Amino acid sequence: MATKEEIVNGFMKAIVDGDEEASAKWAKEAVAAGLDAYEMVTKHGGDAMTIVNQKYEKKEYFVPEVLCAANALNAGVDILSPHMKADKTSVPATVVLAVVEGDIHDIGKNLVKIMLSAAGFRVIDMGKDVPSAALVEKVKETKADVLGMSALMSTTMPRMKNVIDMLKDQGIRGKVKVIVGGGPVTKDWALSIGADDRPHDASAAVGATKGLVEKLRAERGETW
Ligand code: B12
Repeated sequence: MATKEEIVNGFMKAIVDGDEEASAKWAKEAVAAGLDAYEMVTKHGGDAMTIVNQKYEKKEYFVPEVLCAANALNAGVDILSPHMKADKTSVPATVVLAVVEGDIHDIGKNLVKIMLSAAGFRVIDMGKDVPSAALVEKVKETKADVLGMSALMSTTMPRMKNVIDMLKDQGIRGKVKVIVGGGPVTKDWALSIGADDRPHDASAAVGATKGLVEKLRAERGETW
């Protein structure tokens, strides 16, 4: 049986090399060895994507190589995600989740979906590159308790403000809590555009969502 170090290094190398088969193989080894599935993806998978990003910035890698790396990470996520555990919520709620318009980076959003679903929330995943109006419509249609938006680019972040402004204009901002996330999104910026929180990762999204749903229920005068 491989050591933890060998598994982690093998997994990271598979991602950096864009090798889906090797990523899946090391993910299976991680499961067999009882390694923490969430840590494998977010810490070690995240570190591997940082290396990929450095290569992209140094022009050693171009978009196709980055895409292969993302696919390799996803191959590992497919195997590891059933083993990710989140504390079950005692406050069931509906969360609408999406990557904002113009942005197709969906790995982080998918991790948030995995963790919120594992915690027992009903997650409506609208995917990536989602127009603001469609998001607002889905919140209304599903009477969502929480709206989660992801953006990985400084150019697409402003869409989050756009959606929040639309919720305000349509008089429903008070009915739904809004969390936002993604690399360039800071807590200060999130609060400045009127979001309720910016949990720093998928695991933190679970606690934040629970807290915000409890707050929403209290505002509505509902007890649990
Ligand atoms: C993988 C990747 C791609 C892949 C995406 C594949 C996919 N299916 O997602 C591909 C190759 C398609 C791609 C394309 C492009 N990319 Co790109 N990409 C990346 C890269 C290397 C990694 C992103 C990633 O997956 N990280 C791993 C995940 C796990 O982390 P995460 O997304 O941050 O998510 C975590 C947290 O942020 C948080 N979170 C995320 N979302 C949410 C949401 C909520 C509600 C919450 C609570 C939390 C949360 O939780 C997650 C888990 O912990 C980044 C570099 C980087 N450092 O981020 C560049 C990067 C984001 N890309 C960039 C660019 C420029 C592009 C392109 C324009 C390149 C081009 N010339 O075509 C295109 C844009 C396409 C588009 N319209 O969106 C730039 C953006 C710069 C900017 N303007 O801000 C970056 C920063 C690279 C760089 N240094 O220049 N990219």
